[in-house]
Amino acid sequence: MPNPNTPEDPVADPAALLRDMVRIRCVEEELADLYRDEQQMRTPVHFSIGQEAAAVGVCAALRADDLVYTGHRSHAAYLAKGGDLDGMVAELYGKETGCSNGRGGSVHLTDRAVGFAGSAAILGEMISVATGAAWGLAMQGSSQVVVTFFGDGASEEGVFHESLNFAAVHRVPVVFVCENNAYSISSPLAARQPENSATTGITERSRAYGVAAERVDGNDVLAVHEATLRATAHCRSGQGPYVLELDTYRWREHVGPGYDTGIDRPEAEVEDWLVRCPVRRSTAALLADVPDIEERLARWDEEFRDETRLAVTAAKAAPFPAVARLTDGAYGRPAGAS
Ligand SMILES: Cc1ncc(C[n+]2csc(CCOP(=O)(O)OP(=O)(O)O)c2C)c(N)n1
Repeated sequence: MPNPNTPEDPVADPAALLRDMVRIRCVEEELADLYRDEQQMRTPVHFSIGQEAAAVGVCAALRADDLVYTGHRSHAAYLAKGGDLDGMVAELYGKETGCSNGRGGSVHLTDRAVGFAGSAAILGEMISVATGAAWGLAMQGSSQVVVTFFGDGASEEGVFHESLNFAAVHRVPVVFVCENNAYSISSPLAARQPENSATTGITERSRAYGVAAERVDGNDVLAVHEATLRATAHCRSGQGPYVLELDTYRWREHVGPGYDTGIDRPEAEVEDWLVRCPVRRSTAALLADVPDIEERLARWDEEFRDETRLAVTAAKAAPFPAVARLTDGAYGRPAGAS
């Protein structure tokens, strides 16, 4: 449901935003169970369960032709931008019908038809690629905006700072979206960054480069959405880049379908964030205006779990890439070359 993002556009329908978050939640929960039980998806998976408001709030503010790049935690933004579910699921099973023809796995998703330009697991890599893409589009006179999602850990890579500086100097229309879930694998933000984050945090560092930046409650989908509309309007009017720091929390372990509660992260902290569930919050906010919201939720739940199971069935029935063609598309070798 991409928003054309013209100034007279209303904010996206909150029920539609909730529906999109529920879809991502259902898809990922189904995949997590299968990943654990079957051991057939031979790719690392980084789930965004708990972080859905970031991808949905941002992508609903984008035009269909705006581009999105992500790091390793890619599924939510891929789906929120309109990426094909069958293609994603087949990719996780390593099949030829996957969105990267089964060569990439979970961390290399792409669906160019809907502007999901790509994801990659080298921390920070896509921040620079997105900045370059946005600069190229701007030089061609395009009004497209490019969005790059990354985590708080990636914001500590030098390439984030180089990209910010470059984007500021050249007024590049790129929105840097930091999903700050307070952990880089098992390393908490407080152990990695100076204590006084009121002056040295990600938002403040971005401002130090002269880049417009705001810190937003990343589990409030409407707040994220509205902030993104401000960010894209800023970019499209030629004022240069924008940083959105979205505070959120992942519910599962860093990579894989399990949980690290009590291992890498304190139980009380996890419990505290479970209460701030973006789906529950959005549901509560809608109750007054949409009295049948709970019934809708139940219907959506069934619909999206069925949709995922169908995609899984199709993926399992699809062929693996032929061994002789495994390097198709790699190192400049065109797909289908003999
Ligand atoms: C250049 C580089 N260094 C280290 C890694 C290993 N690594 C993978 S994910 C990750 C942590 C990422 O944390 P963050 O950027 O906050 O994203 P999150 O996983 O929390 O979404 C690290 C260190 C990597 N992939 N690339």
